[in-house]
Amino acid sequence: MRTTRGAWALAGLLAGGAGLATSYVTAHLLSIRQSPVVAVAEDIIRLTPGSLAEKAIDVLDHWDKPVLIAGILVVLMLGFALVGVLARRTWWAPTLLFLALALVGGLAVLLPKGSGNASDALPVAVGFVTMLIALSVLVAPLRKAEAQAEAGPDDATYGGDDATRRGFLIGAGVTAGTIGVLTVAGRLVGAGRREVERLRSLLRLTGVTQPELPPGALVGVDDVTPWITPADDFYRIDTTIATPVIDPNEWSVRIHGLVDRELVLSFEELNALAKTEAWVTLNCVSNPVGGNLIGNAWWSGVRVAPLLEQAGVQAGADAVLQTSDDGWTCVTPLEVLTDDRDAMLAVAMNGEPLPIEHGFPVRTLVPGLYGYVSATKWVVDLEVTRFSDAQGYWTPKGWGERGPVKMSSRVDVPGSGDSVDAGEVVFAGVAWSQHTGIAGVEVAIDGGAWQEGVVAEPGTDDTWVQWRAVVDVEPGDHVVRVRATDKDGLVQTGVERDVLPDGATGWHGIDFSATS
Ligand SMILES: Nc1nc2c(c(=O)[nH]1)N[C@H]1C(S)=C(S)[C@@H](COP(=O)(O)O)O[C@H]1N2
Ligand SMILES: [Mo]
Repeated sequence: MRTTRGAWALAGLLAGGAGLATSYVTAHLLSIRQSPVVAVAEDIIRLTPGSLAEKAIDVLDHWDKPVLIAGILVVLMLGFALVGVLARRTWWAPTLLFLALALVGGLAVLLPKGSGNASDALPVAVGFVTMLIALSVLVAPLRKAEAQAEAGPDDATYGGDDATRRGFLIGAGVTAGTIGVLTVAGRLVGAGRREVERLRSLLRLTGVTQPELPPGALVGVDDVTPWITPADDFYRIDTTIATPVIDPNEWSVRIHGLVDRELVLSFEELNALAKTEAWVTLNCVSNPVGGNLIGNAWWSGVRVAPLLEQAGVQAGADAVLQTSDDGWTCVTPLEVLTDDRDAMLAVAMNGEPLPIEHGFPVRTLVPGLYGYVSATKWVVDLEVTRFSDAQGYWTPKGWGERGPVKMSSRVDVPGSGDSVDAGEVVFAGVAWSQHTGIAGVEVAIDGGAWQEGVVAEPGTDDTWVQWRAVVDVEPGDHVVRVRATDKDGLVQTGVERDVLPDGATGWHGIDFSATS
């Protein structure tokens, strides 16, 4: 039997479809926000110039995303069919094509700043492997038929046209059926997350206001890091593989340990308490000098201090062991939870209920500490204890026991490698030393004298501040460095240290050139 091109195309199509289906189910099993196809669609929307996107939305009347997803699926199907046809001649061309598609999907999932968890790429990996296996299974009878056609009916291996045809049709039928079952299963598995998203959108939070830009927060330079980080752009770090999706009606937090009275609060009870609201910049201990693992948001929540007071902390306690719904832990100094700062059980970020990825329905937030020792997402348990009796997730792995943030500063403008006009050049960026505050910044060109810039005054010490500096620059290639001074008079150290064990230090510098 001579195989037809159509049969090979069908094999490719089904193999690709099987990979899409397993990636879809995996995404839902792990409660990942987007399956790879949806991630590609969202990235295309994000990267489309505004005017064009508006026109598309106009014409398509908000069907833009479904239409786009359908379009991506059509393109994928053409690609899969091509893979099948190519498989007739070579094994490497189809593998490369599948790999290219997987890379696009993987990048789409990982690229947006707000969702870069490595495990988010797992569905793509599962899909890629599925595609390769399904393809090799499906084309096996086709290859056999080709070989037999070459050899002719007298060959001893000849099994008859019907047997090979049957083999192929059975494989194709089973694959098509499996794709159908997996797609339905994916929908069902995803229902849990959809329900919690629905509850989140209906949630009525008391005492939560919308963010308002504090007067004096901006230095008036385009392209400097915006004051507020939208939730979608907020960096995300956690160890969870399957994102916890928690029904607020089933959530509670327990405060116990070295206390006089154990306290358990439901979400409804927590929501009924008075809220505190504050601008707080959160950053990760793994943020390298000049890095992006930092964001600033308007947080609303219930202060931890009065809750601990109500529970009655006993003498000898110096720490609180926090546990999240997914079992992650950290140990936070009791002192920062009971002093006058806004350590809170946060329920809202930028005026909206916490996004699921950022800890819905409740997370802890402590100004002045790195996230790994304080900012428990999906928090469910606070045990008052002693440092000598408790360990968090990261400390046994070599990270510092306490995690006060280190002062740092970053150059945003000009961008690395940019070319600017020589003469008076405007430099700008952000600087932070949460809960101490930034008093000033200086910049130096090519290791020369430090020259003072100005810092914005947002009216709180718990956030980053924007800064700008205007410096006279000669034509040529240069490097600009920035260093900050905090409100205690401490000058940011130039000693370069890695993020491990307790946060990076050193001055951020960028290369740029000035032309006359
Ligand atoms: N449940 C849980 N909470 C967690 C973590 C985690 O792995 N699991 N990581 C912490 C770390 S290291 C940081 S930097 C912050 C990041 O918070 P974000 O993802 O909202 O930016 O969350 C903290 N809270
Ligand atoms: Mo972190």
